Amino acid sequence: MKTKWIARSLRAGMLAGALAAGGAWAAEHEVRIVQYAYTPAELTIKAGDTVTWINDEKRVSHSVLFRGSGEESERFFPGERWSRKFEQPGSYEYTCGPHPEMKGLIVVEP
Ligand SMILES: [Cu+2]
Repeated sequence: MKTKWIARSLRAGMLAGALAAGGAWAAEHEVRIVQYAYTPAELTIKAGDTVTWINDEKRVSHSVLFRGSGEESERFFPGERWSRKFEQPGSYEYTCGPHPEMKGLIVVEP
């Protein structure tokens, strides 16, 4: 009967995983912006997670501009932040509106 119990526990675990993907246990991630660079430049997350970009510069404002969709955040100034939740799996390449040399990538796993 022990194997049956394990099988049931595994199924319960999978259910918990599904709930996490649905947002119940979604994680939060941070990308810091310092010296015209996103750190980390590449970040892998799970669907339903939220990423917050934090401007740690002294003077410069930045944005987050997704290459695929053209969606762009507001410009955010030193000390400010901007968050986005990622529901759809995929690769999200982004840059900074005013500074196209800045590059970042968010990989969203199912
Ligand atoms: Cu910028």
